[in-house]
Amino acid sequence: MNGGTAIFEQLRATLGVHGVFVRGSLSFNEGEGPLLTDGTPARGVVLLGNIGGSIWPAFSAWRDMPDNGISMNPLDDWSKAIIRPVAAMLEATVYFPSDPPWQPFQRWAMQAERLQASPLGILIHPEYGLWHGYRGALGFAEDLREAQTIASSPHPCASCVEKPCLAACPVGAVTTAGFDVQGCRSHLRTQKGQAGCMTGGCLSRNACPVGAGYRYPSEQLAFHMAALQL
Ligand code: B12
Repeated sequence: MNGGTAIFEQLRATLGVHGVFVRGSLSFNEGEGPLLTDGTPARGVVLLGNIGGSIWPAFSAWRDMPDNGISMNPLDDWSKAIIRPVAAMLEATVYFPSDPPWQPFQRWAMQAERLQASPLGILIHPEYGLWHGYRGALGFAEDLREAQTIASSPHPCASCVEKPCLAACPVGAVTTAGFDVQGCRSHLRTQKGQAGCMTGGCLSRNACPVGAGYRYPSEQLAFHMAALQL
């Protein structure tokens, strides 16, 4: 077993129980990777994230525990609490999607899993659809890309003629020209927004037919909408 294989096995064994999965890896040419804690650029990065509602049972159980030091961003706190120890054990540099300066998680994911952007801006996975996200990434001095062949699949949105995601937004905040964050947030504050999107999740995201079986549980949908409204 080489070092890379052991690292992937360790990550799967430690984080899988929390519903956090290895979401691909990528290698960088010398000098092009994100900086490691010693100031040198990484040669390898491993992406970690959720698939469907995989993190919800572990996260919500942790959130309900007393004395967990919870802040305004409990999901980010939880991600740090579970990923930091394994990063330390593997002597990796850890990056979190929520921490400035923002690392280009979406660009990394496009390379690692060959994902492409949906009209919502978020990346669409051929199997999980819009129901996935990133909880962290680990940087290493060595290129440890897992031997894997990721089939290049057609963009799931290319064959979707009706594009129900574009029609579903009640205020037209989702367009091919971009996402109108202010328009979305203004609507979320209205009575209609509170009863609709805030309760049942983003109507555009819900309208996507790809990966519908991976849709987040309703409590998680409402949780993400509350975070978006902040
Ligand atoms: C700022 C931010 C926001 C802001 C602004 C978003 C906006 N649309 O303007 C706010 C708070 C509003 C927001 C909301 C949401 N976000 Co957000 N957000 C981020 C954050 C922290 C930084 C994004 C950024 O600017 N990166 C800097 C650039 C340089 O990075 P980049 O990867 O190179 O950027 C590429 C992509 O942005 C991509 N891209 C983005 N939009 C589009 C659109 C098209 C058409 C194309 C071709 C490419 C493209 O092109 C860029 C260049 O390669 C990222 C986390 C991160 N660190 O990436 C999450 C992130 C992008 N968000 C995410 C999510 C899930 C959401 C929400 C659905 C969450 C929710 N609560 O409902 C909403 C939906 C927003 C929407 N429809 O766009 C996920 C996306 C996962 C995925 N499947 O792609 C991320 C990666 C966070 C995570 N933990 O997984 N978000």
